[in-house]
Amino acid sequence: MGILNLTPDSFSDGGRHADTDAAVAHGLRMAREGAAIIDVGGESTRPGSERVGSDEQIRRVFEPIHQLRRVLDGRGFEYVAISIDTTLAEVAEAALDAGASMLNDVSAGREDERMFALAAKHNTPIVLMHMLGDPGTMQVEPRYEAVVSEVLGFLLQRVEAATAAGIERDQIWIDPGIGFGKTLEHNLALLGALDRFVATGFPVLLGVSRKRFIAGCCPQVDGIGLADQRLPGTLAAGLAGARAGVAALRVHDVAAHRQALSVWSAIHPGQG
Ligand code: HH2
Repeated sequence: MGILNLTPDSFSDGGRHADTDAAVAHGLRMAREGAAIIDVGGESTRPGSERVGSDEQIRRVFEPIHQLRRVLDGRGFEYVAISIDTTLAEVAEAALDAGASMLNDVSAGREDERMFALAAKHNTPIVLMHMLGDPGTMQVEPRYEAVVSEVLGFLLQRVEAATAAGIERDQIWIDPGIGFGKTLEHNLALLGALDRFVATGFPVLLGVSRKRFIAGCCPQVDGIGLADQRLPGTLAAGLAGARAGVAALRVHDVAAHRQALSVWSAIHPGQG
């Protein structure tokens, strides 16, 4: 899953794809590099970020999704899905109208209760992600008794809420939400226990790309405070995900992941 942020303030690529042509070109490039899903977002969820209303999110994402769908279809990438990274049903519905076919809700349906009804009505895949609190407060002293069981338990509760709202089980993905209300230790515990998430049978999405925990693992590395210096650590964490059997990695650097995963699967044929 390649990341296409249409936001002025995303933590690693804010403002880079602000106009439609640049956004479409980047989406097409990621498809060529091997992405099977392009995840489009009009709101940053980085710690402390400002919330963006539905009108502004729709203004940011509608035309780029519409154009990208047309360009992907015209260039032989009909099989590449566009997902919409939003917690608001109005934005999700506009994105589906524009050509998206998957929902990525970092609030797992808690922020807008209409999200589940929308996913059920359109029978689209939906990603349910774990977050402690909300982006404004999530990194203020996050605490768990047992982080892996709590995150897993939360996700299974949200799966039940989603199916109760009419979503088919086979349309549900789960995501432990690396960096969303977690300390370095919490993130590492989750990354070390991904097999427990995979064992639920739901496809697991893993988002580690350029995140801050990578800097926490190697504070001695020059420049590691900058998000775009974290590709090697991102690849290492992504391969841990591949080993555990996650279904998709949400990444900024598609070509580098394609290469790393190709080598990994050549060594482990049939596993990834
Ligand atoms: N991480 C981010 C955003 N959306 N969705 C899922 N399912 N899982 C994630 O781990 C995840 C996500 C944060 O990364 P990014 O989009 O690069 O930054 P920002 O939120 O600042 O736009």
